[in-house]
Amino acid sequence: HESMLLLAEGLEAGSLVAQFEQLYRRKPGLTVNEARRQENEKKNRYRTQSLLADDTTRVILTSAVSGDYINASYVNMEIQGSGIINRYIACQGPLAGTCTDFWEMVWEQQSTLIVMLTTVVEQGRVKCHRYWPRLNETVEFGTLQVTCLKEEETPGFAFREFTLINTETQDERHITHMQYLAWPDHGVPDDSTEFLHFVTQVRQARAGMVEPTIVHCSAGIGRTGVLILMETAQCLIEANEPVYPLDVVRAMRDQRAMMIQTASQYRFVCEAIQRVYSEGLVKPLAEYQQR
Ligand code: PTR
Ligand code: PTR
Repeated sequence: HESMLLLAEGLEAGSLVAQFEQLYRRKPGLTVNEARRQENEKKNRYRTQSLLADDTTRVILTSAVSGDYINASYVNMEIQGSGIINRYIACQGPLAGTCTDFWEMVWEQQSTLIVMLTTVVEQGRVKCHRYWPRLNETVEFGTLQVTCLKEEETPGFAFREFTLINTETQDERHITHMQYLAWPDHGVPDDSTEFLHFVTQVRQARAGMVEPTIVHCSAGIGRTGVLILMETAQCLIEANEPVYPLDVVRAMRDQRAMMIQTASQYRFVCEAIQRVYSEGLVKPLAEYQQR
């Protein structure tokens, strides 16, 4: 495909990364007024303006007692030529004080898959609050009761199953939690094989799902952006559509500022895209058909 030649050439010549560095980090004109309200200040893990949820794409909580703000953005990625729109919610890693808001969001948005790309502590610093219960334990978050039914750890990943019960209605849902353990923030995974394996598992878990998949890391921009770009590229390749990674980054940043934080993250994912393409690590679209 011509776009793959451009990708290979751009990687080789360094122009691909240079273009990435010139791209706006926040779409001009997007505002963060709600995120900045004084009562919402403590709900943001990082206070820099670029790490706040934009007013137009932020997820609005409807039943949280603590107000309607959460640092989370809808990110919808259209796969041209296939009729598919992959829906995500990109968000920061919950703080101790925003865990209830987080679970409210999961409930209200009817999400059943949470993808976590950080560990709770990295190099002695807290990156995300452990917002889920330990195996066979139940924790209440407001009116929601979360139980961890299953937990499997490999050196690279952790997979968990939760039930989420709304104690007001007794409705119950099943939530899958997939955590990538070996990915430091601002960095890239050690190995694209493992990363691609994880993305494949995420795709299998998402198959047929119309509700948004929740994706978070610590700030909810760097690693979250890498995962969404990779999945989008895989879908485009499967749909036999061209992949222009910078267009995908722009589409993500139009919905959440800063998506993909560093040039090395961008380079890493472009190389992984190239690999998927050249090694034919692609399954027929129908196997993942999203609807
Ligand atoms: N100011 C913090 C920092 O740069 O360390 C904010 C920050 C933290 C930004 C983590 C991005 C981060 O990465 P990710 O979005 O992948 O969690
Ligand atoms: N840029 C890729 C392509 O052109 O095939 C994929 C892509 C296209 C991703 C469009 C997102 C898109 O959304 P938008 O129409 O908002 O740019």
